[in-house]
Amino acid sequence: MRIIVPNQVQMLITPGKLLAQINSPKDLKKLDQVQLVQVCEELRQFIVDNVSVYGGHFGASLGVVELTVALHYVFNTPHDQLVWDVGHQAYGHKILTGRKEVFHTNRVYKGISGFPKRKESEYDTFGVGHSSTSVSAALGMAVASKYQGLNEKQHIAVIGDGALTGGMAFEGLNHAGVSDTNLLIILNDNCMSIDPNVGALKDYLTDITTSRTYNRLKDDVWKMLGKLSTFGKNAQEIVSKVENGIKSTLLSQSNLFESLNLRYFGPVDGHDVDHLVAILNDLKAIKGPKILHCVTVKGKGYGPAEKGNATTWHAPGTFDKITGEIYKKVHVEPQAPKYQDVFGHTLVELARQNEKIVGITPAMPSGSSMNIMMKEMPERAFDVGIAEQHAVTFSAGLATQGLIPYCNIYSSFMQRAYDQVIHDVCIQNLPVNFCLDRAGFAGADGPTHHGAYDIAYFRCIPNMIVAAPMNEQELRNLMFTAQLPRTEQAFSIRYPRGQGVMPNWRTPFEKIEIGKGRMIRDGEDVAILSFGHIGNYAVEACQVLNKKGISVAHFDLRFAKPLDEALLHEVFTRFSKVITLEDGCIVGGIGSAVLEFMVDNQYTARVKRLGIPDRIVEHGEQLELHQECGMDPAGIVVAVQKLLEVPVNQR
Ligand SMILES: Cc1ncc(C[n+]2csc(CCOP(=O)(O)OP(=O)(O)O)c2C)c(N)n1
Repeated sequence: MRIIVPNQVQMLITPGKLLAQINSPKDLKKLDQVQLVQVCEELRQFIVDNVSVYGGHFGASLGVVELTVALHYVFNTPHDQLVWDVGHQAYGHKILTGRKEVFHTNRVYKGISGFPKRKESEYDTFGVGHSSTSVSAALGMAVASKYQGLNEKQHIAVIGDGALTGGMAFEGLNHAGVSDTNLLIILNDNCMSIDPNVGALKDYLTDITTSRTYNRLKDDVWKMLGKLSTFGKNAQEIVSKVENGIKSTLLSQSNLFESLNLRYFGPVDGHDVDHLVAILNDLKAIKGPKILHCVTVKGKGYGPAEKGNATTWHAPGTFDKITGEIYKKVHVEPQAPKYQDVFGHTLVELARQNEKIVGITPAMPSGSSMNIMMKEMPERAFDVGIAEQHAVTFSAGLATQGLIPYCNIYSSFMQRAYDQVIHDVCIQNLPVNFCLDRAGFAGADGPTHHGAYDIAYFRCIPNMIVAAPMNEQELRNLMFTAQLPRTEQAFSIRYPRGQGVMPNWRTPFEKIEIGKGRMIRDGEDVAILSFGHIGNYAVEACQVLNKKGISVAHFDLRFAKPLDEALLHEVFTRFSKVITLEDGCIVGGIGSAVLEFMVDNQYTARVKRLGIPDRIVEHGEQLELHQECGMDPAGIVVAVQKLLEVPVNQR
């Protein structure tokens, strides 16, 4: 892949002496094992230097520095396949596999991706961003190798304890246990998801990490495994003897993974690089699916992250690496809040008035601001782990009993729970409220996180209301409306990442009539129909066009389903030129809905649909991506001018 380094970004950071010589794992392998401790130190420093200046994910990559170095030292990557789950912890992997020189472009528009990506490097064996896929992907690779007779090829999935709470990970484990493949699953257990990890599995992992009986038994196993190298070819036999010796005892009966037919090793200290190299070398000789449980610390080696709040240091933004002070923008003017915070506070306000309201988040308490309700009303707000499917069906169950669930899921993660929305909520016509955060371009996280598809994928489902607020007041009013007595229909409210537009946002609640849009400004030459927050770009564009003598009418549709048919009749009666605008995929989105209305009602008009085009849009600032897709204010101005066939000024 050709990486264009943006002009304004300079390479200011120099790697340490050993790291400077490492351009691929081949270089790493040339070093003596005793030098690996220093490599780890330099790699850690390089990550700290870069993230403190350019931002990005942080704590997770620091926590797997030793694992990363040991894996690339021991295994023959990229022939051996290394799959990172989620991928936010793979900075060390990227730096060791040829991307050190461009690492400062991480997550920058046209720079390298913040996640492993197949087209970026042959070392990135599988594209990630969403959680809990690594076991299935690595198992697929392992089964393919077995089928092709590549019996020596190794396949390694690195999965966090958070990602292990996702159902898909268990679907993979269930299959892996009977696969007889060269699959090594490394469980990177730091007791944290983005927020503290939750659920019974977390307690189980802590139990097996701390249980004395269990660990005495495990030590015996390791003593025997320690003899492996001496036995050479007979290693296999020794292992099965060890295994047979313990099969009937505590290990197989009390160990979840053993009971799934996966050989379980550990727990081991994930920060002892020497020990990790020795263990990984041993495990290489052991055929079949196996799991190594590594205990690590998120933020390891950087004091403020290690000792401070791990959630804050998951992705802290830029910071002073000496003092650990996280930089915050200082504003003179009062600022509009983030939509997520308007959601969080409004939910608590509504819940105080309506005791039936409950909140559900799949592992995103901080990201969605559900943590505000979790703190104030712990018995009424639930973090269910990285389990979107469960979150939706759990909400459906709550609704059957008369409660009013607000299930908050990022738009892109909701893709995981599509069947549950249809099968468990909409077919049964249950009144579940969905709040879809990060709808539209997610920004630096890129295509795995863009909330591109929800308008299209929700508006085709019967018994589903699809709404989007243009500002904070509308979000509050939609949330208020969604809790008014109703015995059927799911109600979805989508809003973007980042700030709204109203510094004074605590407005009194008002009911919004379902399926009713509103006129923002009247005009004569062309009508813009916008959906959601992106309508604010249209407001700017209208002002510019007005100065150019072009009179634009602007309508905020508010609902993609049901559509405001009266409003659309008025628009198509009065206007022959119409622009639709949405921060979602053009295919099947609100523009498509408007076209369907037009055709179904025998109107004719020239319609230009603005939105996310039918291709994968990479990462960058939200505005950069909107510009790329011609849906920023300047792009809207151009679209209007083209539609009116007036000369288009340079942007
Ligand atoms: C399907 C899905 N839901 C939610 C997320 C958001 N998310 C990113 S990282 C993360 C926590 C992962 O925890 P863990 O696997 O333990 O890794 P750690 O950060 O602790 O190293 C979550 C919830 C996601 N990436 N994918």
